[in-house]
Amino acid sequence: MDDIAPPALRLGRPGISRRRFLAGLATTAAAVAGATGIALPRGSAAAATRLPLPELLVPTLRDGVLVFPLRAAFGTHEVLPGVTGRSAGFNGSYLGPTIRVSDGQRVRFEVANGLDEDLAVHWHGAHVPPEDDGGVHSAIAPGQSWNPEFTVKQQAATLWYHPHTMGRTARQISWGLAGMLIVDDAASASASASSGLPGEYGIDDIPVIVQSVAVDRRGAIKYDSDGFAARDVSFPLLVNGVAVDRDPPTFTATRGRVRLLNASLSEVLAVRRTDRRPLVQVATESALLPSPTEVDAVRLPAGCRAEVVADVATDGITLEAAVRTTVGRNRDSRQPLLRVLPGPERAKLRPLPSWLNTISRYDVSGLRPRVITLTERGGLLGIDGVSGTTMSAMDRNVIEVRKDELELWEVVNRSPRDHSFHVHDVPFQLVSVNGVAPRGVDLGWRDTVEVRRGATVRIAMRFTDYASDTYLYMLHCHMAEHEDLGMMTSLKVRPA
Ligand SMILES: [Cu+2]
Repeated sequence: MDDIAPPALRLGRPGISRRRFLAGLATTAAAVAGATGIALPRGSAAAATRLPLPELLVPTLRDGVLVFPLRAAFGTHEVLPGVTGRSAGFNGSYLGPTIRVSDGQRVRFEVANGLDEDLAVHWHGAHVPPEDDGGVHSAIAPGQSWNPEFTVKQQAATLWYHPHTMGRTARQISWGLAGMLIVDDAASASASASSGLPGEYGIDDIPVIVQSVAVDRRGAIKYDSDGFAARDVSFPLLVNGVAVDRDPPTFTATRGRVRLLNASLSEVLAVRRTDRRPLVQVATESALLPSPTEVDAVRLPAGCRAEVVADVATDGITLEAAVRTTVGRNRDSRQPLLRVLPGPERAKLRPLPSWLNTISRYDVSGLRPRVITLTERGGLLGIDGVSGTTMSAMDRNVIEVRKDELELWEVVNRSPRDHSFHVHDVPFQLVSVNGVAPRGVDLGWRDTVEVRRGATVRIAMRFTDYASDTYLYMLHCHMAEHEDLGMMTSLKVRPA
């Protein structure tokens, strides 16, 4: 595998990459730091900065279609405080703008590839026709564009977009190519308007993109085992692109809806409050939960999302993440993520609605499961023994389902390491993990599930609306290094 060009080394230019971020409300010290671009010393009491927020991408309306332009290009980014290295982003130098759409809207994403290599961009969690899905089959050549257009047809959820390029997904995500994609629907809008579920982007609805990255002292981002094992590599946790130290970034909202996205390559995050009080989770990856549900921690394998609502008392609350590393990084750690500070309007808080969503459970009794095996032979990762590192290899193990038929899948991990299993197009329900039925938030809709070493996980889903004998979806491990090493294959939804 070829390497990226040496990083553009630039020391002592902090703040350059933050210019395109909107500022959240700030503490006084942070406001001063933000206004002047002063780099405060690491770990100092005054180092807490306001949480930078990705801009909301404003679409143009063309013939009834909302058009969202996205251009991927290289740039430079301050990955560590005071250390700037080569990066890539959508419409900027690191990460991408937040895209917000509503159920029923006709949308077009105009994706331009300004990189010097192929790029595929996938709408993770989006229910779209296969030709618009952006898997490895939809590579965009350098200098070219790809303009998928579809009607949003799904429940309110926190999704994301990221590269899905054959063999290059890990490195392209690690450079910074990732962004949040928020879907609203009538139910979520009504819950926000009438019953206190926050929904104002950047005001009380807070995107929190978390990435455990590997970076050397020159600012070069690493994306494979060789890179992780190189000298002088540190593993900072980035929140919306900014490395957190002992003092996490702050956000002010008396009630905040925190949209957590683990955009790490392969790390598993467990997010909790530092005071060990429960978090109130309102959504899993693909939809709102039936009702607000208290959890001790939110466990997020790579690629997963969750929404929590924090009502903030006088002192504010701090979220931290336990980071569990895999893929050649034995650097488990516990790090602060975000501090939410109370705003002035505490008296106005209404109780959260007790009803958020209705989830009808699939009845899978009598269905014989389709067995999908995560395999590892002679160092080759694969699905059912086929390592999907080329299009022709993936063609040898196409999983074929029929539109509208209820599917029960049994995902068996026969490799000696943990994985996370992701299916494109439609959300699924967890049926069992090692024979045990799910409870609580595990009853929610999702598109990615952890499959630990030796585990057997059953999931159920129905591929509705879209079918094609020509265009394919995908299924794969969402540890990005693992999918690049072949743990992925194609999924064909045949017409009913
Ligand atoms: Cu994996």
